[in-house]
Amino acid sequence: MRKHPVVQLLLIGAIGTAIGLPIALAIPWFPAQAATQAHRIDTLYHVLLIVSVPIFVGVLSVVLYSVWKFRMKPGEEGKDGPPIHGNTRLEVVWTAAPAILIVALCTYAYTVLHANEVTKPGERTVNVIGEQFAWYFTYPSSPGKSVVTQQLYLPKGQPVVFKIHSRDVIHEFFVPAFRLQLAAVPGITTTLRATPDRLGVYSVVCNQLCGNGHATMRATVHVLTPAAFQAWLAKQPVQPSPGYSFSSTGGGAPAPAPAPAPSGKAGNGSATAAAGKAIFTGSGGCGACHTLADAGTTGAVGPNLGIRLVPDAKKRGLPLAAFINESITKPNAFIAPGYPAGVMPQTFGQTLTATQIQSLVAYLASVTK
Ligand code: HEC
Ligand SMILES: [Cu+2]
Repeated sequence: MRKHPVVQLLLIGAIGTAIGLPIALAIPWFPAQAATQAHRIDTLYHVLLIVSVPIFVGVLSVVLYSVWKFRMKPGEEGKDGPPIHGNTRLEVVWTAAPAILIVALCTYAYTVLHANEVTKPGERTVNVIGEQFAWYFTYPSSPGKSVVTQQLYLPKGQPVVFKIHSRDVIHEFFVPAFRLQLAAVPGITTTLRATPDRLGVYSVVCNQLCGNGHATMRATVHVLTPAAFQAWLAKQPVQPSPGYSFSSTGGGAPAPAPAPAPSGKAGNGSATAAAGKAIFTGSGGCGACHTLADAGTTGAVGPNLGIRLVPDAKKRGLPLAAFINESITKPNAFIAPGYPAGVMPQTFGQTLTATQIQSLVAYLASVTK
């Protein structure tokens, strides 16, 4: 017995959904979930998949069925289709159903957004500063003083509010494992909230094409146990909080004074090559862009410092140490031949302390002779 075409279509759609939906839900679309916000976002996406797959399969079924069922048969070349006009019931259904669906999904998405952004008691503030082409994270300690790092460290299970700033152009602070991103806009502070809920190391990326070195504008977020986080924080040197305005191109706030050398913390008291090496591979982030055999780094955005510094200092006509100092504090004073200007961050003169810069100079001069 032949079934009515609508019944046939519903059958095909049901079979297609039964095959397509498990496939769509089984595909691992998303990276690890490392914040409570991520769970809500992923559930939202799964609901969207559950709603979208039957619609996609349904529309495709009607199209394919019609192509096959109502195709022109031999002898029908001169004929026209039946003149059908108007079907009020169908029109009401195809207007009302999508409207209800969209309002329902918007309401649900709004509740997810609201839950993700709600203020929580005891939030820890972390300032996020974007500049071409690096991230800085500052943890306010006492008024005017902060711990400043280039990698983000957060305690698991504790809510954090990011205050996001830019020193130059628009950047986008994006932590894929948190499923959160927000623009860093010069002149204003934007606010983003997260509660990390999984230990591990995840990436932080800039998600807004912000210039030549955009692709190198990456950092990591380390989610630690609260105890490990406190131990990490206690070990960091406290510096005057950096300003958020233009610091390299003039016209903005005066550059903060170099930090007084914190006493009693190994490696920070006086400028040493060993401290310079630690800054090069660690908090300074230099190794991400520079190859240096002694430090074991392989960055390829900037020149290989092990072999380029001595000849470039000669070209510039400066003693090696003075050349290295200038290259760090005023990178555009001399552009290494074959490399782009403006990619080396322009603000190390402000974000690094005088001691840190001296340490870097001592270290680089010692490994390139
Ligand atoms: C985002 C990538 C990037 C980072 C991070 C970076 N640099 Fe550079 N650096 C460059 C580029 C590109 C050049 C070449 C252009 C120029 O001379 O400004 C360069 C040039 C230099 C030079 C001059 C080399 C020469 O032969 O002329 C020195 C010295 C230097 N960087 C040291 C450092 C130190 C120290 C750090 C960390 C505090 C650092 N860089 C961080 C990209 C980077
Ligand atoms: Cu950027």
